[in-house]
This record gives sequence, structure tokens and C-alpha cells, in this order.
Amino acid sequence: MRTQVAIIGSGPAGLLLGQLLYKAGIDNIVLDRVSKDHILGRIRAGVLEEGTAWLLDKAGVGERLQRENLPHDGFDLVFDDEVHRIDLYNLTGGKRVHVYGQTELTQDLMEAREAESLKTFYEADNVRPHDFDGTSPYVTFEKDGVSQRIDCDFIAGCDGFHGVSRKVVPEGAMQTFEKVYPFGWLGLLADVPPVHEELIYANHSRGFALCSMRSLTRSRYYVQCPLTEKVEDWTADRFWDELRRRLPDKTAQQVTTGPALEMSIAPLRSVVSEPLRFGRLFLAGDAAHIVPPTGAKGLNLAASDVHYLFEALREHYLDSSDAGLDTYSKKALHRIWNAERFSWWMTSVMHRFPDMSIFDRRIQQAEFYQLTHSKAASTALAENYVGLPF
Ligand code: FAS
Ligand code: PHB
Repeated sequence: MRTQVAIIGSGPAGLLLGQLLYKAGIDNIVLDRVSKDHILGRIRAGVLEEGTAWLLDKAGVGERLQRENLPHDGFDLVFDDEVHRIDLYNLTGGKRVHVYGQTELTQDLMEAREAESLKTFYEADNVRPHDFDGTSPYVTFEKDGVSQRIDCDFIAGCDGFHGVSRKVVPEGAMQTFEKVYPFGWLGLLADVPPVHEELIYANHSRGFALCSMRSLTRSRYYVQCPLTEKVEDWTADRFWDELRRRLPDKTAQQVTTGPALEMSIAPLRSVVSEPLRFGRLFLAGDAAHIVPPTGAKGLNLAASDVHYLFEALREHYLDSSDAGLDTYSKKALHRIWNAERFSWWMTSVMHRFPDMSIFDRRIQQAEFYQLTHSKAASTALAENYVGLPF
């Protein structure tokens, strides 16, 4: 088989890149090691920046998003039961975020790919990039026990944090920067109406809690938990009790409870790999970086990586210029590090760290004071939350 761009990973990054390349007339093949159902069964992000929504529209998959998304002009911060709304819209001169689940946008991208009968291999085993340091890279894999090879011009490693693309980079060619947080997020998805029309981020003595949603009838909640927690030790009832204990009484009384559609624990870490280009292999999305979900940046960073990589590949094929390819890593890393900083900062301000001192706690309270009394401080938060420019 031969294509122009071989894309490893059928998550948001790989599918969005494949769709943009297709719309530009650039041939591509997408490979994933698991099934479509497995990918759609993963409950992940919920908040899209306007840049991400714009890119999905540009890729021709924005129709359901435009129809079904919930535009949000702000969110609540809660510290020791004191509630303060961050007015995103007015602090950023009219920008907002859009609540639309990653599962939905992944489904939209999969359906668009299927409608155009674009070549996609799910449950592809032992996917492996080769010869990307030369001019004739290729990817091998097995499908139903039969060995396959895809000759290509470029390989896009969109295979997430546990993917193969980062693993095949030669020893010493890549630097990885990592910070692991001493807690995780226990998440619950339920078909109950959200407790509030906007998101609520709460810093409570028992730990962080987040009230989010997927629609007006489906809610997504998280509570910070120790890394030793096992999801099988949690029932929905135990989760609801813990969540309500971390919210102001008035809010807690308004929580609608119900059976869990899904419960899972996600560890929190900050990771950046540098650089993002190795000859004709390019990393994008979680394959290149991980952020703690506190700032709702993970999926949105994958989108900006894809924007830069798509523009670079378009320039190569349609303008015979490699300037974009040569600057992809530097350009993407600039936005990545700014999102990493914001995600680290928001995680540091909103969570109770096991080893935090009374000094650390007073600093968190001072941060909250800044955010509730300084327009400059709340504007900086709002500008980062709605997303820095591409
Ligand atoms: P993905 O991980 O989504 O996709 C990578 C794909 O590559 C997968 O389908 C995988 O099967 C495939 N793959 C891996 N190895 C392969 C191989 N060797 N061969 C072939 N295919 C391979 N972000 C937020 O903004 N908010 C959140 O609340 C949030 N919650 C999250 C919870 C969890 C548990 C995780 C892991 C992440 C969460 N994220 C969240 C971040 C998440 O949304 C990612 O940013 C987003 O999925 C990134 O998309 P991709 O880069 O496409 O990576
Ligand atoms: C979610 O709805 O899953 C979500 C929303 C905001 C975040 C993290 C997760 O910061």
C-alpha cells in the first residue's frame, strides 16, 4: 500500500488530521490498535475552545457540534464554600468555551471518514514506523494475522501517551519533561441534569471537585482521590456523598443523583516531549504531551498541534514549501508550554496536596483573593481558559 501521510492513532488528533488532509486532497491512511467501539467507550474531555470548534468546522464535521454544543460564558470557582464566577465572555472581549464531549466529536470524525470511505485500519497489531530518518518512511502492522506495509511520505504519530511513535525515536534524540501529581481524578458520568448551568471548580478541605456536563440531561463529575484508590471500591452512592460534601450546602442540595453510566480514575501528570519532529515522523496530541485535565486543555492542545501540522503538510504538497514542517516543532511547543503552565497552575491552586503546609494553603487563599479582586488576575485566567491564539 502507498499513501502520502500515514497517521498512527484514531483519536481526536489522528482523525482530525486525516479529515483536514482529505479536504485538502492529500491522501492519508489512519491506523489504530483498538476497535472503534473501544475508542468511543473512553470518556474523556468535555470542553472545547473556540479554536477547536473552528477547526472541526473547517474539517467539515462541525454541523452537530454547532447544533448540540452548550456555549458557556463563564464558570464558578469555589474556595471554602465561597463562590466566585469567572466571567469568561466579558473578561476576554466576547470569547467563550463550548461543552461538547470528546466522544461526540470523535464519532463525528469517524462518521465523516467512513462516509468518504477513507482507508482506516482498526485493531491493527504491532504498528511500527520505519525509516523516518530518510525520505522513504513506511509503517508495518498486522491485520487479522496478515502482515501489511504502508509506504508513505510522512508519518504522523497521533497515538497518545502510551503509543509506539515516541518509543521508536532513537535514544538521546528526544527529551521528556514530566511532573506527576500525587493524586488522581475519580470521574462519574450519569444521565442526570447538571447541578448548575455552568461548570463548578471547587477547592475543598476534603479535596478538589468538578461539576461538568455533556448536555442538559447528562452530567460529568470528578472528585480528587489518592493514587491508591481503586474504582471498584466506589459505588455511585459513595461518589454522590463525597461530591456533595465538597460543594457549598446550597449547591449540594441541588445535585441530582442517579446510577453511574461510567466511573473511572485518571492519574494526573504534566508531560512534554521535545522536539516533535524526527525526520519524517511528527508527533501530535497526547503522543507529544499530557496535561492535568484541570484546565480543560488536553484535547484542545491536540487540536492546535493538528492545525500546525496540517498547515505544514498542506504547504509541502500544495506550495512546495517545507518552511512549515521545519518550524512545526517550535511553533507547537510554544503553545504547548503555555497550556502546560496554565494547567499546572490551575491544578496547584485548586487541589489539596497531601504534603501541603499551612503556608501553601495560605498561598492558595491568596491566589483566590487575587482572582476575586484583581481584574488583571481574573483576565489572565479567562484568557488561558478560553484558549490562547493558535
Ligand atoms: P488519544 O489517546 O485520544 O488517541 C490515541 C489513539 O492512538 C488511541 O485511539 C489509541 O488506541 C491509539 N494507539 C495507541 N498506541 C497505538 C499503537 N501502538 N498503534 C496504533 N494505535 C495506537 N482532556 C481534557 O481536556 N479534559 C478531560 O477531562 C480529559 N480527561 C481525560 C481522561 C483520561 C483517562 C485520559 C487518558 C485523557 C483525558 N483527557 C482530557 C485528555 C484527552 O482528552 C486527550 O487530550 C485526547 O484524547 C488527545 O487526543 P489524541 O492525541 O488523539 O490521543
Ligand atoms: C469534563 O467535562 O470532562 C471536563 C471539563 C473541564 C475540565 C476537565 C474535564 O477542566
